[in-house]
Amino acid sequence: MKKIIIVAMILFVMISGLTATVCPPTRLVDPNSIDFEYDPNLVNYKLMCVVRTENGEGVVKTVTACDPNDEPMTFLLLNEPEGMLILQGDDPNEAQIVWTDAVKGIYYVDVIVIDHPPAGDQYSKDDRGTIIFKVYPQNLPPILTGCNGDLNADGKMDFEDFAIFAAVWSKDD
Ligand SMILES: [Ca+2]
Ligand SMILES: [Ca+2]
Repeated sequence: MKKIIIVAMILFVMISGLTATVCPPTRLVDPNSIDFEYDPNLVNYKLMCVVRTENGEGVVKTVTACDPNDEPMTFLLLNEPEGMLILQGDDPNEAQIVWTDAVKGIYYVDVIVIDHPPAGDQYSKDDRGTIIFKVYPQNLPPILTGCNGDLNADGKMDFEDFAIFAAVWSKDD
């Protein structure tokens, strides 16, 4: 009889365990990895990620969440700059933060995810995180423009060019 009770208890634990989704652990940003000056006092919640872009660029960032009860979720933003939106598509566990025209500066945007238990069953709960958006001034990349060994521009590559090269490089020592 004892054995039957123990087996029944194990089965009960197994079955009740199956009804909850196991959510992956949250991946957070290491503050030491941030290579620009920011104000930690403006990071209201756990630091989810740092997004770097340039003035005038478009930004799309996916935020993921997981509800252990598999309830539908709503994603919201707080303190977002003008023009930034959060959109939910077919995947109930993610949302896209979209900003079509980033403006130079630093922004501390809070993301809230709220679950929706069946009506009257339980009240809603949420989780919150902060994303730092660092928008640099626009920077145009340098361009390699060619190769040239004719240092004195006389149309020939010869010992005179080598002498110029040697003179320039020996000066530094
Ligand atoms: Ca829930
Ligand atoms: Ca030459």
